[in-house]
Amino acid sequence: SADEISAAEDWFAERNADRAPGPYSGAATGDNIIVLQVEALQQFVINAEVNGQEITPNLNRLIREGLYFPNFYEQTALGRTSDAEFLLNTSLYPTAEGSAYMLYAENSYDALPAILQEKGYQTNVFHPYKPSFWNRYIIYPQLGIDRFYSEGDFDEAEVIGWAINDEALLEQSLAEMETMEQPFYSHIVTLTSHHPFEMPERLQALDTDGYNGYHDRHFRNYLQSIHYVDGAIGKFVDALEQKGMLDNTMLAIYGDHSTGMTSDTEAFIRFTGAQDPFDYFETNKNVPLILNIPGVEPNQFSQVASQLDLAPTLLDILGGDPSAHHFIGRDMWDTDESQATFRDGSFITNELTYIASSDGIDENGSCYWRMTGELMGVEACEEPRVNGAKELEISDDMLRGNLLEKFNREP
Ligand code: GP9
Repeated sequence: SADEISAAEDWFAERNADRAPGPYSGAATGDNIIVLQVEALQQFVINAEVNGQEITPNLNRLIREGLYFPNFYEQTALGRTSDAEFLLNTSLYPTAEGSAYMLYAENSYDALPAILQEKGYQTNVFHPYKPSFWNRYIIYPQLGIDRFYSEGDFDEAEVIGWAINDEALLEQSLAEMETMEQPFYSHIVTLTSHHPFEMPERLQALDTDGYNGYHDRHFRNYLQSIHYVDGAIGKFVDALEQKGMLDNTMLAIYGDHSTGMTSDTEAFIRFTGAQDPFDYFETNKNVPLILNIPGVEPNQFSQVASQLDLAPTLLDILGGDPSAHHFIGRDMWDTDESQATFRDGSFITNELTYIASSDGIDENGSCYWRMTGELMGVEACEEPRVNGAKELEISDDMLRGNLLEKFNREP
């Protein structure tokens, strides 16, 4: 309706009026960007050990050398990997039912790849699976992707799980990037660490003693699989460095979504200690984010940030202007307003955690003081809850009405 259109336009105008450049604004202007979206990579393996061995030594090194957000959260829903892509590309929320990639593939989007394309970037995605899966081949042109390297575009290599292994994926993607006109935007979507995380015996390099039981198998396999992917990422980054590409290429690495291990996965709970609903919620939604910007000193940022914030934050670092677009997310350094809102209305701010009623504990949801995990009255969570609900509503309206096409884009 006309009301919906103008309400959404006003909402974006207000959000955009609030935007200010972040501390790394323009730091990677004109550089290439590689976004490495890692299948099922969760935060709890980062800087963690099993039987005295680092699970992710290469990511840990990249964290020490880059900008690291330990309080970064994934917001995917039923669209899983495609939702993480959608959040990155559009800074809109996934849909509550089905998936945006399937339901709204032909909408118009104000998407990060399209914005970079306009700035002269070659835009591409590397993912070694069927192009029709998650409808990618339909939606990518709408998002401004010039070229999608899918299953048939890769040379033969050992298949692990669903596709050629990540080491081969990364090696072949890099060979392709070397021949590309610069600057480029390359989104690599890895796949080896997909559920049920089974790896060939010879690639199970970790000693997972203590997790030998039949019911521990998913957890044990997950550690092996993530350890392997970490090694593949390490080789990829070393190769980028050797080729001198890190001098003018920004890297963003993050986990797409949780592993699917629930609070019933005893080994997962034993390892993480995330026993009660509050700890489990935080642990389950937490994925790492690492940014590596040429010439920028390492640093760690403890504010809450989320996948929704990727597009505005990355665009700002690349020298673009997020306030000229329709992103719901915020700059990750806009810390007064840090909030990760989830599809069911739950959220995490720097101070509060709100778990919506779906947890079955309280039909009004549960509001916690985040630093201590202390349960508060739900009123304490009211303001961010209302703000988060509004964002979800705006996002849904945008998708259902394909509103972008209806906005008056004249100044
Ligand atoms: C396959 C891959 C699957 O293309 O993206 O990921 P999923 O959504 O099942 O995690």
